[in-house]
Amino acid sequence: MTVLEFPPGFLWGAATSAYQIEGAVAAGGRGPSIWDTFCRVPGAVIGGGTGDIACDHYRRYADDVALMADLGLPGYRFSIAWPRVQPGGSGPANSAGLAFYDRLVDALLERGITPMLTLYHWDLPQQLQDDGGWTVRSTAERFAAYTEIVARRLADRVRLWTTVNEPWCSAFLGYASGMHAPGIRDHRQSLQAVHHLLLAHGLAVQVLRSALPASAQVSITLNPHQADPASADPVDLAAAYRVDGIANRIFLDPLFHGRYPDDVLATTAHLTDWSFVRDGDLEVISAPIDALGVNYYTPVSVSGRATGPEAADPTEEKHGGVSAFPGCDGLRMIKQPGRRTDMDWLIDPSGLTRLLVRLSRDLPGVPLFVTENGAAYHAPPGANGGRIRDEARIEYLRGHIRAVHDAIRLGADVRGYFVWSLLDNFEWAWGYSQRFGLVYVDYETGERIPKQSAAWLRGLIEANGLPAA
Ligand code: IFM
Repeated sequence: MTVLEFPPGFLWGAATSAYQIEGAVAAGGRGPSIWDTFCRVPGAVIGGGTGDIACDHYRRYADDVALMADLGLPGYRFSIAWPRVQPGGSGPANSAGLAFYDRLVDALLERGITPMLTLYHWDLPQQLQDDGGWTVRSTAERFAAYTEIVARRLADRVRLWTTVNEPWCSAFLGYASGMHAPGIRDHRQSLQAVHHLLLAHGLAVQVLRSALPASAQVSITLNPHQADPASADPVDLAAAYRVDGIANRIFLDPLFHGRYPDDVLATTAHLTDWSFVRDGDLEVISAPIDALGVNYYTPVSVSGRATGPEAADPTEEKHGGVSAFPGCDGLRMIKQPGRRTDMDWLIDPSGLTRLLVRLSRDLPGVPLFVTENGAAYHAPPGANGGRIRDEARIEYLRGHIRAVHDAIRLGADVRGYFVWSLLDNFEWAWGYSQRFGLVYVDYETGERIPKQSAAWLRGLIEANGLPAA
């Protein structure tokens, strides 16, 4: 049987984030984050879910690491909760909070699991939001100070560092459509947030370079949109290019070329004069990094025509009547036919191949990691011994892992792949209504039950590849 083998040293793993799994929001001196606040806004989260308990990982971390080892995971991507380390977002380190991550990293290393650490996965300390959040420059400066605390503590053991996860979501879901914390609906503020998130990244890179050994890898993770035109009509081609600007090039160009794209500056000129970009910022933001993290779930199909088929993903595109895509008035996301996950996201692995090939072509010399990919499916424990059959997730993962292999064959430099997610967890505005885990979590008892997909992934990792057919 022909096997699609991955390059030697390819890093396989699973990913989570702090607020989605840790719970224990008041333990060890942790301060409140914007998500603790947002979850209490009536109607903000489906079912009124909060991260108060989540998967209780803060208390169960040792068992969870043992589970990862049982599942044969070579890598684990997780995030640090800023409000555990600095409860108000500034000042001295909270030793109990830092100690938790110390124990977690040690537990991973004892089991031979490579930690990939993300410094920011959306849980901004509430105090910093009260001071202006990502719309103000001081938040980026505070992030650098926080980075310094974490780096000094973990530099000797963690080699793979990511500054910020999906700044698109923080800026545009947080400050444009308001679907995410802090729930603001203001396009001007969302563009300020873009710049300060990127500045936070750049300032953190400076800190990490001085605190980490040369062998460490510093990266950022984006969720680039694979924006396909709905048709070959030039109006749709232009619309897709515009979405590519506000979703992708607004991050990629400053990070890798030290400038904001002219077309994005033009299409947002009625919203802001961008005067919050100060001399020298773009040099800081574009300091070289060692890798780019790519999160991919589904492509978007974009039309520039005012009428036509039904719009897709209305919750993400437009929430409370405000679009998550500033400067894109009149454009519409089209719902394409095809199979979908429980999130109602179209399944299209070819979008991942196209995205990785494009990024590799545009960013020569920058290794890529797929830092998130996965699918939400409700698959409850069966009657016979609790076995959980989730063939649909296996099929999704198989298709997308093949897509990564295709991208490598076509020349993309992809070095790793992390499934989202290790555990079923708190899915932000969707609360607990969506289950992305390789491992089922009973939220009443905290019990973990590995799904069929976890066993399947283990086999794939052992083979470092999958059957071609
Ligand atoms: O759960 C999220 C994660 O926090 C960030 N990327 C997308 C995932 C699925 O929506």
